[in-house]
Amino acid sequence: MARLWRGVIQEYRARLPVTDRTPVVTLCEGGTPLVPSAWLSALTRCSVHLKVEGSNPTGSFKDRGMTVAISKALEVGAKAVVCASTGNTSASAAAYAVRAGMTPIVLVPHGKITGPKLAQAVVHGGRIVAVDGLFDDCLRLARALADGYPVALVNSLNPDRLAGQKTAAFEIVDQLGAAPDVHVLPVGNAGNITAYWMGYQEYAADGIAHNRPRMWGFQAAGAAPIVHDAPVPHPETVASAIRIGNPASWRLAVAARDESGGLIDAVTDEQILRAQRELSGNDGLFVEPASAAGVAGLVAAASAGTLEPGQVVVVTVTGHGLKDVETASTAYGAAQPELIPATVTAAAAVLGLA
Ligand code: AN7
Repeated sequence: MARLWRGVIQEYRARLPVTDRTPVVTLCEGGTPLVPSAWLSALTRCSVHLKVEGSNPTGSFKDRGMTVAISKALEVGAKAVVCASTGNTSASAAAYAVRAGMTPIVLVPHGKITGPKLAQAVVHGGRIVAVDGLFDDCLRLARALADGYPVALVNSLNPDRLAGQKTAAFEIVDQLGAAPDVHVLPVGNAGNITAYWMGYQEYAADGIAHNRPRMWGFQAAGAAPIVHDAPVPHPETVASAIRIGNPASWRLAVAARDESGGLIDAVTDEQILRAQRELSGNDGLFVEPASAAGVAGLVAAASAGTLEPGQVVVVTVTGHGLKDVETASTAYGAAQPELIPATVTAAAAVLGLA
């Protein structure tokens, strides 16, 4: 008999900070595909799987944490929620907040989030404020608003967000039957690497997995504060989702790196765009630039010889490619298809089939 996925709260209720009194606000997020990658496996001589988080309802991994954060905010009677965002958090917050009957307030860095992400906040009726500053300034304002006014903070400083996001690690272990040897992912505000490590540790502590992965995080070279061990005052990268100079979960990400025997390194915009293109062309997976940072890092490690063959590797691709069509169109060029008259002979001729 078919058993339909019920969303991360219902699937992992006992491992999340909810009770019978918590109203469940869900879009049935999670349960995302874990897809084997033939070209990355061949390249690395490892068994590489991609955790495709763009398959979540609003197109990114943020929905996992948002279902928990919004449900908990509703439980305590919040009327409005606030977040700072490079685009995906605000899209997710807006969707879940309206579903719960709450007002979403989103603070975004002016001119630095993509059109589709802004459109998501708009269609859900978000109160959108463009801040003349960085994401880091937006986060400072969001925290202050939540401290001084009746609005609940739903950034990943809110522990309910991280609790929800750790379910991705549970799903991977549940599917593979063990934790991978290496888990690779992009790092921006550093919540996700923290949440995955929490999830893997929890399953190991409870004996569900007998191993824990090394956590490999990758920042964009122009926005790599953790790599350089210093805040970046003017972060720049084509991967706008991870254009963050002073990550909120900095210390926790460093702990995840060190406790797991992992690493946090940087990849250039060029490496990110190449990885995005190779994922699209080889795996049939279109991800947004930030999402390709982990793949770029894995490719770099393979060519540097720092990844031993024979391991099980999971790479999280965090958001859907349709989140940023402009960068893809620009980077790929030749977006204009050839124009032909509506005849089979013309189609066959232009395709070189005749
Ligand atoms: C596609 O939406 O910070 O290291 O405000 O959208 O947990 O921050 C987004 C981050 C990776 C980095 N990939 O994750 C926001 C925001 C995508 C993202 C990250 C983000 P974290």
